Amino acid sequence: MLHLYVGSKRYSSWSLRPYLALAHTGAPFQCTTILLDRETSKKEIAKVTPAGKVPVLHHEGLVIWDSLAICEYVNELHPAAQLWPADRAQRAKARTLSAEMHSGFAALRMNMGMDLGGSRPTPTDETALAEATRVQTIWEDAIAASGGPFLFGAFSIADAMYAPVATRFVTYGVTVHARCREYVEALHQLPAMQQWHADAAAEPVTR
Ligand SMILES: N[C@@H](CCC(=O)N[C@@H](CS)C(=O)NCC(=O)O)C(=O)O
Repeated sequence: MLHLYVGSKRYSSWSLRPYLALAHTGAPFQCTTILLDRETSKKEIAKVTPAGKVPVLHHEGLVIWDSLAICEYVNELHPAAQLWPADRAQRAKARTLSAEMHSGFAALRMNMGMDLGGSRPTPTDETALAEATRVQTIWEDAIAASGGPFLFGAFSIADAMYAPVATRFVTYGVTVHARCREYVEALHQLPAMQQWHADAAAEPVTR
C-alpha cells in the first residue's frame, strides 16, 4: 500500500500537494503525520527519508521524496485519474505552471508561510505581493482558457501545486480578484482539502 509521510498539516505546504494528488486517484493510501517544530522532528523525518524533508512516499520498497516527484509517480500508477491534462499542449502548460510553483515564489513563501486556520497581517514585502499578483494572473489566464472550475478544467497536479497558496491568501488577507474567488472556493470544497483542514485543526499551534 502507498504510504505518504507528511509534516504538520497546519504548516506543511509541500505535504499538502501530493496528498491532494493521491486522494484524487481514489486509491487507498496510508498517511502518517510527523509533527514539525518538535525536538524529535528531524530525527523522525530522517527515519523515513534520506533527504531530511517531508513529504516522502514509500511504495513497495521505493522511497520517493519531493512533492512533484511524488505527484508524477502517483500519476504513472493511476493514469485513469488523469492527474495531468490529456492534451499534450495543455499538459505542457500544466507542467510549466507546476514547475514555476515548485521552483519559484520564494518571497511569497518566506513572507506568507502556510498557517491553516491562522489569521496574520498582510505582508508589506513588495516582492511577495508582486508574486501573489503573479499567482492570480496565472490562475486567471488558465481559467479563462479552460473554463474552470480548475486550472485545466478538471482537477490536475497543477491545482495540487497551487492549493497551499490559496490558503495563504486567506490567512494573510490577500485580496483575491473576483475571477479567482470561485477557484479558491473550488479548491476549498475538495473533500481531501476538507479532511486536511479538519486534521490540521486538531494539531498543536507551534508557529
Ligand atoms: N522541495 C521539497 C521541499 C520539502 C520541504 O521543504 N519540506 C519541509 C516541510 S514543508 C520540511 O520537511 N521541513 C523540515 C525540516 O527541514 O527539518 C518538496 O517539494 O517536497
